Amino acid sequence: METINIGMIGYKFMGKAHSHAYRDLPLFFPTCIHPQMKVICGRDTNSVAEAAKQFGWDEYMTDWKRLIQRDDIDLIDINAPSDVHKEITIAAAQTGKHVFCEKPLALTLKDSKEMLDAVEAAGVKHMVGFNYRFAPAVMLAKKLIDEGQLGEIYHFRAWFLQDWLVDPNFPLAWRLQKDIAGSGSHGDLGAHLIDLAHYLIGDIHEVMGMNKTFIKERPLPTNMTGLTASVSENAEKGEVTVDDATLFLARFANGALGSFEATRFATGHRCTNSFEINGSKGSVIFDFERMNELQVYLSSDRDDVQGFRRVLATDPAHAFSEAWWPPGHTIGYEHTFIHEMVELMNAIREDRQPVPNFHDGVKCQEVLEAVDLSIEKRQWIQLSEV
Ligand code: SOE
Repeated sequence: METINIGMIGYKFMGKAHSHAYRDLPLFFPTCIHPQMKVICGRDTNSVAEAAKQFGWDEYMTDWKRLIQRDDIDLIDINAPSDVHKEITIAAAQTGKHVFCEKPLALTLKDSKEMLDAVEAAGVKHMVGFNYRFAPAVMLAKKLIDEGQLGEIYHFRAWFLQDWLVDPNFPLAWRLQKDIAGSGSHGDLGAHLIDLAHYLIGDIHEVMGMNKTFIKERPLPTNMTGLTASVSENAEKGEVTVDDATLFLARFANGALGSFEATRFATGHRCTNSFEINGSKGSVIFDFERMNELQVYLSSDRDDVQGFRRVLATDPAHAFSEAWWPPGHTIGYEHTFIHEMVELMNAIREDRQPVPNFHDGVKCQEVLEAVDLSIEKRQWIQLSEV
């Protein structure tokens, strides 16, 4: 049996998602390389020891610099906060390890380019965590577009809406601090939309954006786990240094028009990650909260059945679906990570770069930065300007 030894850095929300993916992968994709959950690494000894036990890792460590030096580790999985992505990636690549890094790749475009240079110079495999590409319904949208079934693409309209920051007493988590997160809703949620746009439609030529931080100060947290946190009464407040919402318009290189909305202030929306694409021959609509479905409209349908149909992407005809349950038995958020890791394992076996890789991470970072520049200058910015 072919195996790859994983060393994973980070053990919160994404650490759990990745651990689950590594554990389940051999059960459902037995012919794939089997990832071995060797070492989990995090700063706090007690918490990382607990995570190792709960998630099923062989060992835990608290020093990532020692982890990347180990000869028995083949791949470093980075899901710690964004401010450490660059240092760990470059060091891991220099010791010859393959690198999987969560999105957004880096705090800045410049940093992301340095990361790409490092993995390319080292000749290792690299992948970035844009997991929504791996929902079978999203892959169906891609197939329909590539086959020309939607015709010429006119519109890409995307929105990623959450509401976990509506409460002004939600604490100043790391995701609200620019020096750790890079940006707010823009890099956290908008990055996924930008990647989907690249995947489905193609390159973006120019952008024009606006953003807002609705709540400028928040109480300092006493304890943060994933997206939940606690604050003590009368806690001191600190400044929110990222955007709460970022919206932008885009022109694609192929002539399509795009609109993007990322916000953590859409009351009632827990994780509405959606897009609608309209072409000359048809349209598709995806909503992550109903991630097994794709709404499809084809103008070639007979006149008396014109309209959107709900396609359930669980039949064996759909990507990855044969490995799962009988048709109609749905899959969830966690499966997107398993599919992502299947792609990573297959790429290693086939000696090719996985997709999406750091090139896609850098492309996303270019758009993030172009939007920020357009907001600062209050004007359209071409991608070639960043
Ligand atoms: C929190 O906003 C978050 O978990 C993001 O960090 C993820 O990337 C997104 O998939 C869901 O929301």
